[in-house]
Amino acid sequence: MKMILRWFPNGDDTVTLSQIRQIPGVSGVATFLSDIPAGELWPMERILAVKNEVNEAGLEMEVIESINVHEDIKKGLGTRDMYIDNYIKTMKNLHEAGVKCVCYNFMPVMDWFRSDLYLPLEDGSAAMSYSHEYASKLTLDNMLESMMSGSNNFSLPGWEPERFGAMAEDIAFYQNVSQEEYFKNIKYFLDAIIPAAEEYDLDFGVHPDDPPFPLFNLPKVVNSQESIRTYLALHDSKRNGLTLCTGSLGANKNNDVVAIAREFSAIGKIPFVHLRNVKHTSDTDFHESAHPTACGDVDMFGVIKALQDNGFDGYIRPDHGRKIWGETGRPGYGLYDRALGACYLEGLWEACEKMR
Ligand code: DNO
Repeated sequence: MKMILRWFPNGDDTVTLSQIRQIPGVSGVATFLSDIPAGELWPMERILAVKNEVNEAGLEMEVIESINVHEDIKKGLGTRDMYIDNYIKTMKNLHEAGVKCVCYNFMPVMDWFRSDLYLPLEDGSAAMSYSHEYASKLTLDNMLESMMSGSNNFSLPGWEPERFGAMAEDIAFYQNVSQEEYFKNIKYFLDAIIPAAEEYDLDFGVHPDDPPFPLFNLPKVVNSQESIRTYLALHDSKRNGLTLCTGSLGANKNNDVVAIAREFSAIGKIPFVHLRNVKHTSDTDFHESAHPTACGDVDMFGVIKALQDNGFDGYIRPDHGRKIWGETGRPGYGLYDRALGACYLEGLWEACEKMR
């Protein structure tokens, strides 16, 4: 197992590589070229520049999160082959730069969403939260306004401004796309990129829908144990895997996250794990919490134990932290709470290992 932290390059992070290097047990970062629009090729020199910066700080860059998938691929348009071609060329460059694992998602139109990016908790910290009733009543404009005003002027991964102009049109487009048709578009993409992933030794892990509930009547992709099975069966290969995100899947009370960890790690299909806890406040609502099991509804010990029982040797990162100790930074991606999370998760890992 390698413990890593997410880090945003090009001066777009309040957390520095040297701070990350000082968190015990953290050996690398998951990062990406956030300024390159989805669908464009990542030039080798840009990839190497980030890699060198990371390596000079004494850390590894073996995980990319994410190479975003162009909307034309998701929509199944004729132009998709051109974007898939760029995607594969980017994969080749990443392989040559020593990357081993890629996290991506296939959510239509938008990546994750929260109704509040800084919900005050009773201990004085602040965390991201989600209310389905609030989300269901939003117009697209309100949603953009809500995310951007809450972002504290930090860029939000998955909410790149380049996407905003086409969002209304895209949402309208998907109203006529059935779940089955959408899965055909996913299969087309996987049939093209997974053989390349095999050639370039890249483990692909699809990120689950976050939250796992429908918004704007858009197709859902990966939000339950059953839908993970369906997704992985679309192209059967050990490179076609899951980014197990305990917070995304765990937001739905019906998901047994430990069972999910167990089933898919047993068949070697989890290359990358995002460990985050959530506290349910209703059947659909939740707020994020500190990582320990006692702070939320995800059994962190159970997840780590399941991974370890199945010989997991991939990457783990503590996912979203709360804002604590007066820190200001990108929602979910400050230093302090994620560092506490990393240490706690390493402690669980060590305890499970020694008990074996
Ligand atoms: C949010 C992240 C997501 C994730 C992508 C992966 O904080 O979990 O933006 O990186 O969905 O493609």
